[in-house]
Formats: sequence, C-alpha cells, structure tokens
Amino acid sequence: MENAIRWDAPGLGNGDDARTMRRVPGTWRIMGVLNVTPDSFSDGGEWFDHGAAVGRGRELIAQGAAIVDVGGESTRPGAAPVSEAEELDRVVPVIEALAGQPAAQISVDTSKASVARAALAAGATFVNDVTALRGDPEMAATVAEAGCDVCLMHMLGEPRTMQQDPRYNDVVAEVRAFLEERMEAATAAGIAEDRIAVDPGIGFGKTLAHNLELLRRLDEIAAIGRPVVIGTSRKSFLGRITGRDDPQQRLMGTVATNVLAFERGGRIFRVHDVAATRDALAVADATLR
Ligand code: HH2
Repeated sequence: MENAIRWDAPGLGNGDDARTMRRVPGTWRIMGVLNVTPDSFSDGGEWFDHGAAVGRGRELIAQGAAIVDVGGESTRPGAAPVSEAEELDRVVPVIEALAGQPAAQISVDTSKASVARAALAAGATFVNDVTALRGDPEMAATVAEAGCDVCLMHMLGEPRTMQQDPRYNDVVAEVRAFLEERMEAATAAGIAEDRIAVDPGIGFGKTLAHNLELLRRLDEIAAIGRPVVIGTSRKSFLGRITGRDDPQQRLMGTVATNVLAFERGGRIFRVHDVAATRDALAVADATLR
C-alpha cells in the first residue's frame, strides 16, 4: 500500500497532482466515476466495453481525478444484483490496466470482499463500500489486512427498496451516528482510522428533503473528523429540482451541490463530470482560502 494516499498527509490531493492543479494547492480530491456496467442510472452501457472503460479512466485522470472509482454493479434503486464472477470479470481487467498511473489512485466500488481482494491484488488501493462493511462479513478483515483506504457510506435499507418511504427524526444526526458507529466497527476490526473516509450517501434511502438537509448541514458530518466523500453527481433529486429528466443534463445541479458541499467541509467529490467539477472547486477553493 505504499503508493496509497494517506488522508491526513498535507498537500496530497489534486493540489499537488502534477497533471492538474499544481498552482492551486489544496487537500480536496475528485473521485471520477467509472461504471463498467450495462445498467448504471446515468451512464449504463457507455463504458461497459473493456477498451472504452480503460480509455474513460485515463480521460478522467487527465481531467483531474485524483481517484478513479471503478464499479461493476449498479446500486440504483431496483438494479439487478450481479454475480461475483461477473463483477470480477467487469472490474479486474480495467483496474489492472489503470493501476500504476502515477497521478491517480484506483478505487473499487464494491460490497463483496472477494471482489475487493481481487481489485487490491490488481492494483487498487481504495475500497468504496456502499454498505459500510455490513454487506459481507469478510470485508472489514480484507480492508484491514490490505491496509488500504476505505469509504464508509450511509444507506438506509438496501438498494432494491431504499427509496420506499425513507423516514428519519433528524436525518443529519442519524447519519452522523451511523457513520461514527461504522468507524468504531472498522477500527475494532483493525482498520487504521487515518485510512477511513465517510459519506452521507446522498440518494441512498433519502427523500429530496433529506438530501438537501444533509448538504445544508454537511459541516455536522465533517465534524466527525474524517474526510467527507460526497456523491450527488447527476442524481435524481437534482432532476426533481431542475426538471431535467435526462441524468446527463444535470451537470449544473451537480456543480452547485459540490461547491456548496466543499464550503461546508466536503473533501472528496465523486462525480461523472470531472473537468467541470474541477474548475468549479478550484474557484471555490481559491475564493474561500
Ligand atoms: N453513489 C453511487 C454509487 N456509489 N459511492 C459512494 N461512496 N457515494 C455515492 O454517493 C455513491 C457511491 C451511485 O451512482 P453511480 O455509480 O453513478 O450509479 P450506479 O450505482 O447506478 O452505477
């Protein structure tokens, strides 16, 4: 794990990335989304072919992604589950081809320990688990043994049913308590605290009002003291506000939410549209600094 980025190391982000933002030092990073799936909600099928996926990954890095998040299973509400063999087939060759690029860290978006293990062996140094280590009993030990970075994300319920009437008394307090509990479980399993990032899970068992409240009060999640990952990119709540049904038309909404999240302490921005988000965050960073 020597080439993994330690979250707390000063100046290790897009700010020191030789290819991108050398003149704007900072500790925030863009995580570019690379879905090697036929059915993801906004880009399903676009990068399903191996060559297209590798080319897209290189493009995301060239545009300023410090992390490329490679996923082989859609988590959109109602998505069909993918077998372990199929998920391995989709992500491992792409990770092998992208790993070793000096400018970026490769992440695997999976909740299966076997897929995480194979991805780590292929060169990934980051596990993005939307179940926060609850989906597979072997995941925590897999991450602990590898010594890699991990993102723990909040989700209410499971993808198939999570958008059916989600309820909270205080969504921010409950998400924060959940993330703190999962951090404790992770460290108890031997994962170093400085390898952990947390994510409120925008759109995962949340109404429009819940998503907006989490963004508005993101500073309360940042107060946990670990880097906050934020994933609003092209999501349906942006379409509800703007009237844009086509996810690819939701870039402006995506940018607005990422700038607001940055101002409230978000530090890792998971987006499909890397170049535009990078410009917006560079301006926000230069202004607020
Ligand atoms: N959102 C998606 C998938 N993985 N991981 C984290 N940490 N945070 C998120 O908000 C998040 C995530 C859903 O987006 P996408 O990958 O574009 O769609 P799909 O799940 O349909 O492939």
